[in-house]
Amino acid sequence: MSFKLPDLPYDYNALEPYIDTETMHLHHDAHHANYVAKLNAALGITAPNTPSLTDIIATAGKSTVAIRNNAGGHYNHSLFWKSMTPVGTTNPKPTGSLKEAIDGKWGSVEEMQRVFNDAAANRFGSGWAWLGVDGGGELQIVSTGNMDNPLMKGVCEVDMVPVLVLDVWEHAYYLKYQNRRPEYIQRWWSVVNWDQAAEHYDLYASKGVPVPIA
Ligand code: MN3
Repeated sequence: MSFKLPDLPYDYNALEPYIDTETMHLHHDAHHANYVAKLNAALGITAPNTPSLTDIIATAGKSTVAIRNNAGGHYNHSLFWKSMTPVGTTNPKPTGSLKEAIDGKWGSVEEMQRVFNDAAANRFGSGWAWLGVDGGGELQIVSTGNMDNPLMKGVCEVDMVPVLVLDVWEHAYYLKYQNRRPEYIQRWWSVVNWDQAAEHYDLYASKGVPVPIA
């Protein structure tokens, strides 16, 4: 048993023109594949019982740098692919209990997006912006550096269960947007999978359970 690179849940060109085909190929087939290979190498998985990725992530802050970086690289990218969908295949805005929670916390979806955009734009260097649910059941927005993930206990400013994530490493946008990270962030909302995010919220995050990654 070892961890495997998941297929994209859509075609490589499905997020055009917001995210280009070449970036998706490189990002999934080269970058994400590399994190999976290095995670397997770092874990040296030979035992019949492979630990779950969420268990590895939870304790990654006390693990080796290789495990922390590559377990994060695998989980974060897997959730990132699921955070997106081709335009027109999902509700263009949050719905249901997730929308109620967003409105309760920030007053409007637009204000939540403004806070999220700031977190994503102001992350210095490589990292991620996250929408998730903290231990008190409240929605939070945080950014993390490198491959860190709010599921890694004690590593981030807030421990929480992620619902939605945006990759702001340069490899995620540089071919198309070059140094225009704010434009990439702004246009990313066009391909956010709000139906999937609502499911992540209802079935997992609102119950304090990490969204499982196959
Ligand atoms: Mn990436």
